[in-house]
Amino acid sequence: MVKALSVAGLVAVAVAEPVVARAQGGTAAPTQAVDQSWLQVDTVTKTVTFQLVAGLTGLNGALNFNGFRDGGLTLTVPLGWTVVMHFRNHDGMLPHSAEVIADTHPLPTGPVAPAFPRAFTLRLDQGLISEQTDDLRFIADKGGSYLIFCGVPGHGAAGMWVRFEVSGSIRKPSLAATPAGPP
Ligand SMILES: [Cu+2]
Repeated sequence: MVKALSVAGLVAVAVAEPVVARAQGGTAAPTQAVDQSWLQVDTVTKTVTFQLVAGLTGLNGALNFNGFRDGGLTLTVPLGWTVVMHFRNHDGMLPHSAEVIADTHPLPTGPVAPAFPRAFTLRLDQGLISEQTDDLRFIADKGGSYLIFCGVPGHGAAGMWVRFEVSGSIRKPSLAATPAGPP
């Protein structure tokens, strides 16, 4: 009887451990591949369309965008292009939202003013529930470094953000994995 209980305890520890390792983040987590189909580029209309998926994987308790956290993914667009982000919440548990914000330290604990008009989803504070969608649509008319940030209180500060760059010196948008870390 005692033996059976201790085995059950070991199993529980073994199951819980990877979750803890992921929550503490960084190097222990499996590397998410960048799927280039997330990005669609129209060079004629100078429009970039990005599939922005909240909670795509279980990384960081699903507090991730497209499987990346803490700036581990960067979308770079040329200055003046139109940016459309199709936001979808893939997380079956928690609501999420998204907005493009200034690259600020420390990270905000909830919604702040977006860096561009219409660069935010509905219900920034409460979030959109599982499988709800909304579009961000704006013109990237200011160069610089920004964050794509979940506005649900606590989520962004816990790592639910990736990077967005607007550059006057590139001709085509790109999407790449980047070193994760503080903004
Ligand atoms: Cu969130």
